[in-house]
Amino acid sequence: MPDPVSKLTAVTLSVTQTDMYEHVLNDTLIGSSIYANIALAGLSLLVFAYMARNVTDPRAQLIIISAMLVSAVSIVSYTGLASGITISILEMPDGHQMAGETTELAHSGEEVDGTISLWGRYLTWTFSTPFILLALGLLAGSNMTKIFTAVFFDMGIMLTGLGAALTTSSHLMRWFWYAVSCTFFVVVLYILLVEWPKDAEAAGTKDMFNLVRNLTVVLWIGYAVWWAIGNEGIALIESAGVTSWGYSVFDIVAKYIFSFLVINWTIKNVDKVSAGESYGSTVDAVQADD
Ligand code: RET
Repeated sequence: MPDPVSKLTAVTLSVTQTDMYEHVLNDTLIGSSIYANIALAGLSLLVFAYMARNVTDPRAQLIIISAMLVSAVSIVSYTGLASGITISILEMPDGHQMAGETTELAHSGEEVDGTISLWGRYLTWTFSTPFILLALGLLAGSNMTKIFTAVFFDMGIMLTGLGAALTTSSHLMRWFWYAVSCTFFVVVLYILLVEWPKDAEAAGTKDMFNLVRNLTVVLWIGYAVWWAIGNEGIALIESAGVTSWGYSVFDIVAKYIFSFLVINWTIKNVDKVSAGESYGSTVDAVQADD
């Protein structure tokens, strides 16, 4: 015979998508960290489109479009979180700092087991960060092999980061995922710090490349450290809201400011990045001699 009381408790403690949506709406810290970024991403897209309206060179356009896609994906990312579809309350495994913690739902005051995870961030970084690397690789004049390597290892960083965030079975496995993610990160860092600087030197774009590369390397290391000390890692920062705002601040610089710098420079230096009018054409411009 099931005990009717514990059955009732189990029902009241289940968290729905609507609960998550309402929680984001009512928790000032988490809510603002999400809504502010939807607004900023939308605004930056409009500004970038206006800034680049007269650029006609196809290679310059490709760099600009890459940078703009970072903001486009960001809208998707934060909309997922705001809708309550990519944010959950997860019960951390034994050994984790947040194991046994409860969360008070902001809209109902109800206490539920577990801690908040904004795991949708890691999922959508899989689609946004490749565009950051594509813009950097194009700026440096990289070949396809290095762009391919950087982009796919980067997607690996984010997907294994998602694995770390979603693992509730074992504390050790969370950190194993984290270690795999960091190993992929080393590959990307190698390309950013060793390979592309040489290419950028040859392409004559060294100064600009180094500026945005440095910004990227410092911030990206920041994301990895923040995960480790945030509520999903060792929980030096226990608050999900503060952890989320940290990522939101990193995002503002790593996405919108990064993209602004790249787009603004490209517009003024089309001659330095151009590869001619027929760059990337899918038709053979040369007359066949038959
Ligand atoms: C995680 C945790 C696992 C270890 C590492 C990480 C690195 C994340 C990075 C994120 C960059 C995100 C950006 C987003 C902008 O759209 C996944 C936090 C190494 C580098 C730039």
